[in-house]
Amino acid sequence: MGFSRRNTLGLALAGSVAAGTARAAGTTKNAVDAALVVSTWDFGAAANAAAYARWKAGGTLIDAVEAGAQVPEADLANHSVGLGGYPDRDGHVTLDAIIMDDRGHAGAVAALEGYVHAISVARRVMERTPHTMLVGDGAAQFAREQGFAAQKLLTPEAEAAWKEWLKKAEYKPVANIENQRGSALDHDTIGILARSLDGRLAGACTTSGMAFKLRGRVGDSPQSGCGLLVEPGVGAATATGVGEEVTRIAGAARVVGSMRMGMSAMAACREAVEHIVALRGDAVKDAQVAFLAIDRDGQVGAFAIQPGFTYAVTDQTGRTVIRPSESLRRA
Ligand code: SD4
Repeated sequence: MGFSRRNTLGLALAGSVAAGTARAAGTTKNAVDAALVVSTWDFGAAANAAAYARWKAGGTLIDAVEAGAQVPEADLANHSVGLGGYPDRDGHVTLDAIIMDDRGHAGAVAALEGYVHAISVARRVMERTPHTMLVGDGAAQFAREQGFAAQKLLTPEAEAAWKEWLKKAEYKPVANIENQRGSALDHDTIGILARSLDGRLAGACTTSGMAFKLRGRVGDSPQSGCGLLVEPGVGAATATGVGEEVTRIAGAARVVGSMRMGMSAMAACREAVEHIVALRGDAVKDAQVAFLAIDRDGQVGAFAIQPGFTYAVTDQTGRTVIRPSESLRRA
């Protein structure tokens, strides 16, 4: 049985249900023709490529989103996630990550120090512990026990940027800094969502959070229902931007809840953004918050407070496009 249709982004989705035979009930197994990956920001394109390749090689949706999230984590040029990341104001690089499938499995780490692939440690939390989140020293101890190699994450370049920042010590998150590589406040949260032809879903989110944050600060990214939520038969959502604004409203849970009530992915993202602005008024005048969502049918939605948010969409043929998000405010 063949099918052909278009998603909200106008991407041609063409494939064959028969080709996705491994979609056998209840699995997130490989179904190459159905691959669809979406992720936040311009650098999501490279993550999508890794996720797509992993899936095409026979991986599960969880394998795919983990592989995608690992890309910015390992990228030295990204001045935050993992290696090369900018530290908190005491000079410590601390990482937050979450991974989730649509069968009720979730694992997260927060304020993890000394391990590049926070997303992989989060996956071990999901698969090898009865817990959903480990933080700080406990997360690092767990990573060590699981055989992850410890390494120093603060590079000389990041240390120099931090020392420069200390001269004024002004904490001012800058909207859309994620797309301005090399900036002093660069932070590279990636939220990545993958869906198979039969509507199975998984997601991952990984970040070093806001550069020069207070020691111990954890944003939305690793918190279930804030930076990420995946719900079977409904959809998945992820968030980026100023995490406190997302955490306040349990952003990803709100977006998925709206989809559950029948809203499109786009309308659900927009509703969450409008709610933040109504709730917070002037406090978010210059802040960026963006949501990205996909429903069980593969319809994609994105919406931000400020213009400038972009996201990468890869269809099941492996073709990737970077799209500008709609936003509440105009350029
Ligand atoms: C945080 N939401 O820690 C993250 C930051 C982010 O792109 O999204 N950066 O608040």
